[in-house]
Amino acid sequence: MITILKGRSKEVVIDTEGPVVIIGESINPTRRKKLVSTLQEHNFDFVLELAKNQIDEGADVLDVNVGFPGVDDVKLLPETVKVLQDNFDVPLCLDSPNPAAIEAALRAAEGKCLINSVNGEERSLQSLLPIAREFGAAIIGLCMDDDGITHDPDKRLSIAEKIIERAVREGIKAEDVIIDPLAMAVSADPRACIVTLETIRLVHQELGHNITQGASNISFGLPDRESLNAAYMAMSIFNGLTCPIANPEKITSIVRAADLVLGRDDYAVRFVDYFQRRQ
Ligand code: THG
Repeated sequence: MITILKGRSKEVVIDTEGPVVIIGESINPTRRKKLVSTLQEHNFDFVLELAKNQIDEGADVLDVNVGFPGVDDVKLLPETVKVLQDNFDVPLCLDSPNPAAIEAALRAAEGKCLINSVNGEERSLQSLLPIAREFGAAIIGLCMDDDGITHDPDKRLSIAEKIIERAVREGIKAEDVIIDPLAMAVSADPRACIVTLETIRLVHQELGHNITQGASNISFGLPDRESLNAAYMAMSIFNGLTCPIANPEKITSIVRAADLVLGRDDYAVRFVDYFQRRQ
């Protein structure tokens, strides 16, 4: 299955047959005080620096999250989108829990964005699917619903199915729904990763959709996050993950290695190219 996103002019193809597409996670105020302080001053230099570094390191798409306490993201998200698109041609993944901010950002954006995210809650489906339809955006479908978060992979699969079904009924193409199996901190729940890995496998096998996840979530609260994220990334890709939200400065080499191992990088062209550019 193929999902296409667009920047101002550039198309990014996310194909379940690979290679993996990286959605850069770094424009996110979680533990980035400098992003909050610069955005509060309406200074976008640091956002642009984060964008450039991520693109240089292999990001194909940029996640854009400007949520922090006290922010008016209905104003700030579209402003950030505009500044990013004035400077870079990558597709954007609009990361906000506020449907009004998503809608305002889609109004400001060119190309075809990814909405991050819709979940199985009735309120989420009803508010966001019509917006996605109106602006021709793709969506991330997060595997949780009105009953909260389940730890049963079969139930997460059912929620994915429900989101896809509802999206299609609303006039959104099935391939424009990218499923997020819900990656959570393994420090808080020893089975967190195993449940998500199994959900990835099921969604890949049963539904055949593209799959994303906030891959760095799993290592919150632990030392040597890089090793943990790397191990988990390789296993996730093997099971069917195709477009992780992750830090390209740390994960691109593992992603290129996984693509090569899985036969999605003939003659190691992309693997060697990435290695040489880093020298
Ligand atoms: N699913 C979807 N969207 C998401 C998430 C998800 N968006 C937000 C989040 N989860 C994914 N993004 C991040 C961004 C940063 C980090 C983790 C997840 C992170 N950053 C390091 C830190 O906080 O210490 C800093 C990393 C660095 O130093 O480069 O951990 O699950 N759909």
